[in-house]
Amino acid sequence: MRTQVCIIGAGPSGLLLSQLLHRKGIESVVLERKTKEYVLGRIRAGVLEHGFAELMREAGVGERMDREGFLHDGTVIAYDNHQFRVDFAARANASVLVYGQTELTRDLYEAREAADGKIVYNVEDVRIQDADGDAPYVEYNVGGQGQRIDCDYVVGCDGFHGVSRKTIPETVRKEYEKIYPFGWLGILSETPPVHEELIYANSERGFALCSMRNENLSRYYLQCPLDHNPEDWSDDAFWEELKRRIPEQAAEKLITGPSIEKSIAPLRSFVTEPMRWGKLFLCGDAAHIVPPTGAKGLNTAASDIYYLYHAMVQFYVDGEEEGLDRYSEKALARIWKAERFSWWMSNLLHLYPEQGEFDRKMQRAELEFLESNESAQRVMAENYVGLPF
Ligand code: RFL
Ligand code: PHB
Repeated sequence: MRTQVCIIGAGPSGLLLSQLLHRKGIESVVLERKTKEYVLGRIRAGVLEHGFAELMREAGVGERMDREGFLHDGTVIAYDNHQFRVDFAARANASVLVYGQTELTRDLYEAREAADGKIVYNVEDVRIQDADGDAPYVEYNVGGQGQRIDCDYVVGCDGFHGVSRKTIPETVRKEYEKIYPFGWLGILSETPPVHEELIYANSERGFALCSMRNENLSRYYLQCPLDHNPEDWSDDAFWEELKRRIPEQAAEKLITGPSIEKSIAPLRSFVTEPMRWGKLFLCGDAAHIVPPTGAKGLNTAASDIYYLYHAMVQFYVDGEEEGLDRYSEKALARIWKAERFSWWMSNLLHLYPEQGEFDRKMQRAELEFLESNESAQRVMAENYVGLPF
């Protein structure tokens, strides 16, 4: 088989890229290790930067998002029993859209299927060959049969545990990593959200986040030790702990119910450089990870796709390689800023096991500064709604 662009991974990055390329007449094949149902079963991001929402519209998949998503003009930050609001509209003249990754991925699958886009599921043993030569190809097995796709370019959208990044030789690749000494225990419940905006809470018992998917679907998170098991947390224990970490006025209003999903995610900051090696490009979680505190993971994936899509159009339509040559540099410049913001928000809001009294006072001073200082709020708001591409 031959195609122009072979994309590894049918998560949001891979699907969005193949959909955008298709709209410009550029052909791609997407290879996915799992099934569509499996990918759609993962409960992940919920907050879209306004630039990402714009890219979804450009891909022709913004209709349901615009109908069912919720515009948020601000967020609540709480510490102890106290809370304040950062107004995104006033401070950064923009808002974010609350629309779940599951829904967005479903919209992308539908669009790819409607256009007869080629997605191969259940692929095994993907090998990217000759990425540093002129004629790259990808080998894989499906149903026990060996297959080969020849292409102009390979794009690794295969997430943190994928094969693409590891294809780049260690002599070329440099990785930067920070592991945080805690995780997030998350639950999804069919209950109305406790508040119309997100609440990020720093408490003496650890961080908590109140988020949502729609008016009857809430998403809540608690900072927890990494060795905890989600099965050891009963729903009652979760709700009790959440109530103790958020301001009383929110705790009193909290409507609880059975969880329909419960999982623990570790927190990590990670960047690999470069994001291009010959004819291979990396996008999204395959190249970088942020702790979820700044809601940036999926959004950084979207910014990679933005740069790579425009570079590929420039190449296929105008015969100009400059965008492809500058992809890694441009993508990384924005990624590092999102890494900084996510790291800053994580440091601001979590309880660190090694934290001394001085560090705790510093955190408190930073929260009070943010509450009282318009410039500090502007910096936070501009980062949260998304820096320009
Ligand atoms: P994905 O979604 O991991 O998709 C990669 C796909 O590649 C497939 N794959 C392979 N296919 C073929 N061959 C192989 N060898 C393969 N290896 C892997 C996988 O099966 C999968 O389908 O990466 P992608 O597309 O780059 O998307 C990234 C986002 O999923 C991720 O950044 C976000 O979910 C992160 N994230 C959040 N991001 C935000 O912007 N806002 C948020 O509010 C937010 N909250 C979160 C999050 C991630 C979380 N977890 C669990 C990691 C909350 C959580 C709890
Ligand atoms: C979510 O709704 O899953 C969510 C929202 C904001 C974050 C992280 C996760 O910062």
